[in-house]
Amino acid sequence: MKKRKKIYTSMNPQKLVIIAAIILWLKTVIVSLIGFSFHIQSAADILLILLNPIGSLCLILSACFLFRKRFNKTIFILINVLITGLLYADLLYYRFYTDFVTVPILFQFKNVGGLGPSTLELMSFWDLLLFADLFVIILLALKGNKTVSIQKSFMKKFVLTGIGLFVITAGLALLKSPYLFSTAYDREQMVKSIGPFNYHLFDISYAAFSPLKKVLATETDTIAAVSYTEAKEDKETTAEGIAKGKNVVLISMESTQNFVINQKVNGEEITPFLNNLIENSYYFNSIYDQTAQGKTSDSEFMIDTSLYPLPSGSVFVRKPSNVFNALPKILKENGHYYSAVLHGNDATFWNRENMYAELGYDRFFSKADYEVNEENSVNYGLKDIPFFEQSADYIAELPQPFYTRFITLTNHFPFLLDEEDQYIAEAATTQDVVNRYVTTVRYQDEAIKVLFDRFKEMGLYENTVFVLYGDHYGISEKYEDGLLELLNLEPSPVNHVELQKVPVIIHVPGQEGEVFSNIGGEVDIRPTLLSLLGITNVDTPSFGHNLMSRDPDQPVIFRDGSFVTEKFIYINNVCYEKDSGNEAKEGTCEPYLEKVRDELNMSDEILNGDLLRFLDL
Ligand code: GP9
Ligand code: MN
Repeated sequence: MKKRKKIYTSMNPQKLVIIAAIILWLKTVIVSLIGFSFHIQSAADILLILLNPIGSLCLILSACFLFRKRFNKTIFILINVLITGLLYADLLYYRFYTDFVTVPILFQFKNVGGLGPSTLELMSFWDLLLFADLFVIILLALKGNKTVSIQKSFMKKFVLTGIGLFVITAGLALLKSPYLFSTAYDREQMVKSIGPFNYHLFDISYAAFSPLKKVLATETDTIAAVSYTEAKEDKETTAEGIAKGKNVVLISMESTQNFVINQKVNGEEITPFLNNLIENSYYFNSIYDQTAQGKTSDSEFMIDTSLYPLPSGSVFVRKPSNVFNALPKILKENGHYYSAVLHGNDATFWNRENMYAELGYDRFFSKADYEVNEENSVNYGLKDIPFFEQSADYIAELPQPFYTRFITLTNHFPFLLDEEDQYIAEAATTQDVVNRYVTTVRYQDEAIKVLFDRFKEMGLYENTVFVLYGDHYGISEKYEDGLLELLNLEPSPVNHVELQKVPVIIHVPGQEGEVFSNIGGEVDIRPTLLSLLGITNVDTPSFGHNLMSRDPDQPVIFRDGSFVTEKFIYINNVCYEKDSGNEAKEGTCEPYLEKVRDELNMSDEILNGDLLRFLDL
């Protein structure tokens, strides 16, 4: 008994701090190498992953003896618990989103669909191992003497080692990726290079200083943005002005990926109505999802402004008081359009009520405007068929011409459906999420048919142009194996990117159908629509191109800095040939990279500096 006491009380706090640093370092390295599934390209990547947590861990642990020059057990235990907790939270978040959390996303958690109900599903029994050391560390710390002073020389060495390693690893990371901090939107590269703790530190400082960008922005920055975006000019197309003066109906198809078009499951079409509609529509089959953490709201933002979304958080949530020159405003000035959004969810979701007012919408029909009850709801709320049925009554009353966006909801993760709404049988892959997905897409297809029927009944169909688009992916990377199984595809980086395509269908009644296989993105929808409406005099900074005449060598840019051209795909900092799926010759993607950086940084400057406020809008 006496002996045991001696062991515990004699545990030297210096040793304890070193042991804790080693254990926390090991845990961080294991989570980084196994949990985060980083794309390791070279030995330098491994070296950085091994080195980068040590410096910051030493510095964080120094807090337990810095203040009172003696070992502070409470702070020591707290640090161990917090670091392990942070690591585990990062791991769970990564398992669901294949991404790293950012400060802005913490403020929009109520809008982050999907994580809540499935947190348990993300956990594994083996995760307990991550916490196993805590019991021993806490016990050892508590059993020691009440106040133990620490040698001054040890403290000095420990802190200096921390600072030294911190600086060295940051330097090595910069040596390996010179654009590391100017492309901080590539979060995988950030965490891989500077480690999870430094990444969080960087992210917090970035968020703290970001309001300064607006204060410091001047009219000169706006002039630079205008001249940058003015440099691009779209070729005129034969379709210019064919929808002039018509009502505009946008249908945001929740989580709808392009693979569902003309795809059969168990011998049945997933989207029979859309497949039919495409025959008499402009169908763009190579449009990539460019949304980021703002999901649906990012797609809405791109369509209304033709700017890129923010690298972290939703523009709707973060910049609702910026000045924009969005479609509602443009269409009001160029054709006296009345504008409205219709959506069966709460008006506060994605901060829509505030953002829509800023974008210039005349009316927002939200959940409060619909009859929503248990029978006509599923998952997030009102089912798509009653949503379109009830919406038709509102549409009948709108002044014409109108610009309206319908936002569907039923085909949202985790893809739940009542039996009576199931028009086709579930698929039979090993991923239930994928199996259910095809049935909810099929239901949405039926709902869109209802809207078209109503427009015909109301006599509005002939005089309306319909733009249907998938807002973003539905099957995330976590469930992609089921999708590959369904489509008989091999897992590969190129197949992953190709699955991020969303359908874009523009239906102008009376026009013959045409399939466009030109690559493009959601940011390109606005200039395409404006051209069809014959509105070509908009000169506010924007990044989109007309999809009907888009230069195929112009990259389609994603928010993490990856991109696609006609022939190449650049993802996880590797350039692939689209056709063969092989890595391209070294340097092939280099010429595009500067353009990608410039474009994303310019868009961010416009948003962070609120640059459009200096224009005469
Ligand atoms: C919620 C709906 C879904 O109103 O737009 O949002 P999402 O999770 O897809 O961004
Ligand atoms: Mn969505």
